[in-house]
Order: sequence, then C-alpha cells, then structure tokens
Amino acid sequence: MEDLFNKLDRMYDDYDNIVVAGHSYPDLDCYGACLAIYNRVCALDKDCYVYLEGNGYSDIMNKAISSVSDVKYVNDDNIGNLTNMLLIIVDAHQVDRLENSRIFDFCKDFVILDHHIKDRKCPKGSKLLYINNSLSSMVELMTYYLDYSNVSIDSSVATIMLAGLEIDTNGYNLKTTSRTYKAASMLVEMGADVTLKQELLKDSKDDYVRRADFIKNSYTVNGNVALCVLPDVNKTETLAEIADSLLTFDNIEASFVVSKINDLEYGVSARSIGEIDILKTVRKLGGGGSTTSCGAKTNKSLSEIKKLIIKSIKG
Ligand SMILES: [Mn+2]
Repeated sequence: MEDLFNKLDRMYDDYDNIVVAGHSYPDLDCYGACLAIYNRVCALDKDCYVYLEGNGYSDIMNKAISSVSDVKYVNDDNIGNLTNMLLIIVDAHQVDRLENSRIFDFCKDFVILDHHIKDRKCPKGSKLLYINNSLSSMVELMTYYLDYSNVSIDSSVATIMLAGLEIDTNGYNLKTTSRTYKAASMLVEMGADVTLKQELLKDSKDDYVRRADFIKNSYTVNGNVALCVLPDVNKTETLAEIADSLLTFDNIEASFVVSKINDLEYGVSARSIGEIDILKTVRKLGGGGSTTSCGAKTNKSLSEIKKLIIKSIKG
C-alpha cells in the first residue's frame, strides 16, 4: 500500500491541475474518497478539484456536500478550462459508470483507484491502475493514505468518510477486516463525529415508511434470496438502498431489487453477503459490479428479468 501512496504522491508534480471524480449517483464512499485525495493534494500546495455535476443526488449526498466548506468543484461547464490535468477516478473504473464520460477528453493522464471487481470495460492507458476488490471501500484505502501522508482533515470530512465506510460495509457486515475497523478508529481520531455521522445517515421518516412498504412486498426464493419488484419508476439509488436493507434480515444471504428506472429500462440492484454469486446473474443482464454489490440496466421485460433471476438462483 505504501508503494501505491508513494507513486501517487510523486505523480502530482507533473500536472497543473488534479481532478478527482467518482461514479454517477455518488455515495459517501465515493465522495469521501474524493475529499481525502482533495485534502492530500491541497496539502502539497497543488490545485485540486472534485468533479460533481451536483444534480439528482440523494438527500444524504446533498447533506454531506453542504456539510463541507472550502472545496473547489468542477463540472461539465468549466472542466474544459483546466489545462495539463491529471484525472483521478475513484470507486469506479468503467467509463459508463462515471458521472460524465466526457471528462476523459479533457485530461492529459488518468489514474484509477477502485475496490470493485475488474471489468472488461476498464479503460486502457492509465498512468496508474489500482483495483483491489478485497478492500471494504475506497474510504478504507484513503484513510490509510491520509495517515501515511500525515494530512489532517476537517471533522466534517472525517465524518463523511466514516459514514461511507459504514455504508459500503453495510454496517461492518460486508468485507470487513481488522483493517476496516482500524480505519474506522483512525477516522474517529482524525475528528469524525459519531453523532453527526448518525445524523447524516438518518432517513427521513417518509423514505423509511416507503421502503418498509416495498420490503413487505418482497418474497424469498430458495429460502435465502430476497426478490423485490418495485412499482412505478424509481431512482437506481432507491433500488440499492432496498437491496441493502433486505440483506439485514434473518436468513437472507442475497437480495435482488428490480424496478423501472425510466420509460425504457429496468434497473436491477443486487447484494450478497458473499456465498451466493449475484454477479453471475447480473452479468447475464448486461451489468457489473462486485461479488457483494452489483447492478444492471436492461431493456428486457420484467417477466424476462424475473425469470432470469429466479432461474439463476435455483441454478
Ligand atoms: Mn465504494
């Protein structure tokens, strides 16, 4: 890991601008990792920006964004003004997972740091590629990076990172190792506020009730896989939240949530605590992700999707 941190640190000097970007529908792991790199690069007196389009985000993300100050952002409107730019992609590695795939047109070089299983769609030609799917989260890696480089961060940033760690591990249940707990402990030492973290993760009551209703209408396949089909059109983010929630129930080892996400497509979000191979199923629908968390967008019909999932579960 130190080797990676060293390589990163040596790289910044060759560029005038560093831009950190995550995936579309950013979550706190992605945003927390962006902020960690942002703080590291700023500590070296280099110009750094976090790429955010800023619209259509979850309430949690909006709360997180407004809790941090003094961060320079770029978006599609002004990224073209940045010259000699190094782009650092975090928490994703496929071009179509990014908020804006056009950002590649503006960078001189790019780096990829991710913790999802490597996909064929990983762009070639990166200056540095680090994909380690045994990591719980990006935030875990970035906590060690901040510690290694001795950079102090604002309490709000540490809080977001701690919340990101908690989300990606689904409350320290997935991919959690002693290093994950150590990262959590380090974040508290760096100033993370546990009460504010709870506040940040708190749902609005309406969302909770709506979600509980969806969960009530889910059913179990093979005794250990929950399948939930949502009515109407929903944001992919909602699907992911419900898939996460389903995994917290007794005996449930994997979950699939299916919903229309626009007029033309269905979205599928899947989670597994590890034994059940959800990725195989999701790939059949043209999607990708990790063995514990993945998803797909497809224009297959609902009955086709359900049939495919059930068949795949029953093996
Ligand atoms: Mn992540």
